[in-house]
Amino acid sequence: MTKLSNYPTKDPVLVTCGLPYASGQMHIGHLRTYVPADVFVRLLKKMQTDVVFICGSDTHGTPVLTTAEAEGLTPKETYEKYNKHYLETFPRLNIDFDNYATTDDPENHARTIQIVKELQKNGYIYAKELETPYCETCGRSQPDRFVRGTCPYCGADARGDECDQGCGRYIEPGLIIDPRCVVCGNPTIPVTRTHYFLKLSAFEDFLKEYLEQVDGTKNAKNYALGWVKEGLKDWCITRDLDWGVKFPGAEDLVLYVWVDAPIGYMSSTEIWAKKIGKPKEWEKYWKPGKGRLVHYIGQDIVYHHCIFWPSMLKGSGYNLPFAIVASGMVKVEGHKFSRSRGYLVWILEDYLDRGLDPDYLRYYMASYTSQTKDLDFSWETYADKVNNELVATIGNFLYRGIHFTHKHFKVVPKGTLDESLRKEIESSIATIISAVNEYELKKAADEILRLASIGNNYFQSQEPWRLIKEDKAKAGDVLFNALALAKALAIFIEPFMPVVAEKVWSQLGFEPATIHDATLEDALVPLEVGAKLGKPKPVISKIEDDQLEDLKRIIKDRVKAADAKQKGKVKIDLAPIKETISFDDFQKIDLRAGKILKCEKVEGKDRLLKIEVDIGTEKRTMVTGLGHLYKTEELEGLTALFLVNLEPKKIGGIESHGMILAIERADKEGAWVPVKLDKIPPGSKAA
Ligand code: B3M
Ligand code: ZN
Repeated sequence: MTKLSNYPTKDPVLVTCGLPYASGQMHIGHLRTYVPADVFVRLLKKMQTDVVFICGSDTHGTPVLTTAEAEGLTPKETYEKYNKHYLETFPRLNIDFDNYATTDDPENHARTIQIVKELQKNGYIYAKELETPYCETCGRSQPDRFVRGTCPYCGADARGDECDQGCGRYIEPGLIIDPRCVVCGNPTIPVTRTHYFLKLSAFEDFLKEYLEQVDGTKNAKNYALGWVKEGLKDWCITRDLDWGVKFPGAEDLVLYVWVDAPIGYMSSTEIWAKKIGKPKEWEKYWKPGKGRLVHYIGQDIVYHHCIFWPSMLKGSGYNLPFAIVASGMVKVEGHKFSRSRGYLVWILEDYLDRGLDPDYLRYYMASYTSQTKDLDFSWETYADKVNNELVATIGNFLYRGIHFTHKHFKVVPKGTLDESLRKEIESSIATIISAVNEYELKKAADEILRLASIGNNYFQSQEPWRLIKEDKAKAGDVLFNALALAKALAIFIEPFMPVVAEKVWSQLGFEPATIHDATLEDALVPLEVGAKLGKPKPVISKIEDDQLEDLKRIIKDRVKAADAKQKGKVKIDLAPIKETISFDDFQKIDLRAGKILKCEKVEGKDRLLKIEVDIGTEKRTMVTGLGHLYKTEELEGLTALFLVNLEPKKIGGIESHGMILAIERADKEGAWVPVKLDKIPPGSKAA
């Protein structure tokens, strides 16, 4: 059975993206949802659907508090700093929200309190005593990210409220095992106080029914249904903190950040409605009715969006999400995204501030893989996609067609649209619409590449460069068709690469900004004969080899630095420095280079090796304890430094006369190994 198409629709659509915590710089992980959501919104516009795009900064909770402490700022200063960063960076990526608010805006405090009071009134909130972590050293309650401990479900090391290293589950306050304070490192003690709970268990039947029909990606729906079937625990919605939205009724508590954060979607819509001068317009989406809410999120926050959020909305009488689109996570150069290990890409430092084109990155993020799969970002793939897909396939066709026509005609030549090409454009439109309905943008991007290849083949097979000499009218007809395809492509690439599309649009003779309003249907209308063309120029440029090498180095260096930092952290137990010796005593020491001629194991002693050493003046037998680090053949031939006037001593039953010195630390065993003095002749005295 074919699924009924949800888009285009006459109903108003509101698209949101997970609100970034205003506690750090934007990195490539963020783009996994913001870019596809922006592309989706632009595609809906091209399908003439009424759509608004809403986001904002998440300003409460322990992520902002821990950053504030680390940076020596107040929580407000912290979120203002990073909110500004987000506000400035999104437009640079051509991510175009209708409104970007913060969850600390008065509208969000007010809406959160209204919803919580409604839930209280409807009997969904109750008080219960709970034991939560308190740090005696820091003298305060340490909820959520202020502690780490052991996940009660899978045993991994975890954050207080989320198993970030293991199973990914949400962890209720009081459940983390062996919590320790992240500020001072000490174990916390449990303290008992009254907290407030949302009766999630009362929503189980509702959620089962709701989730069965919710639109979006399968991962979101299926995970959530699985959790509901396992049975839901009630949800503690208050925290012992003084940063956040005050809990109505117990003002010494604030609401857990996951209460007021999604409500930020609603209050940001209210702020947008005021901004456009229609203060009631937000109700069109949020009051029960025809409005369709589509949430783009990362798959790590499915629980919050498919369990907590619909229950809160249902319990307070608001509209429910129409679709939840959950993306896979981002990997960097094949490794799990990790700040501490250096596998990350910063949007400003590594990308935009290097002058790299935001549209190429958008294209990568939206087209590389299925929305629900993990996306691997690597510079090699980036260059490959830019050079082969964007430059050689799309850019090449656009430039050849427009350049050749401009050179010979200056205007759109006379012609009629070839029936088979029209069919191809129609089929591209159909595929793009089905991609939107499946929330699978890769499918749309692949279709665009297919159409560009058809363009290249058409141009190549029609040989307009030959026709122009033999039959100019025929050449004109071919170019008319090439331009019709170029126009369709410009429209189709706009959602992915809005600025590249503007450039193509202007070369086709249009006002650049009008590309954003062109619809998918417009792609079937060829250019007007006689219309003047703009100046042709390649719209996409290649990533050169040396540039690619520089880009690859960013991550390599970062990983190396992270490694070195990790190693620096390894604690070595240092023995105290021994009693001072006189210079005279020091001068008694005779250090010389020596070459190991022979090496063999001492029977029955794992760590002992018997070596025969040429110390220049004579050959010596010595015994070393390096057997666990070296194979005998590895030491044979090695020149190293020896203490040669040490009194002979029996080691492992063999008389050892002298000692090999070691000053390089061997990784694994933490032991010292001899420094190689490859080019030094035996007997040379140490300086
Ligand atoms: N601030 C970010 C995250 O957990 C979190 C999202 C809130 S969405 C309402 O990915
Ligand atoms: Zn502490």
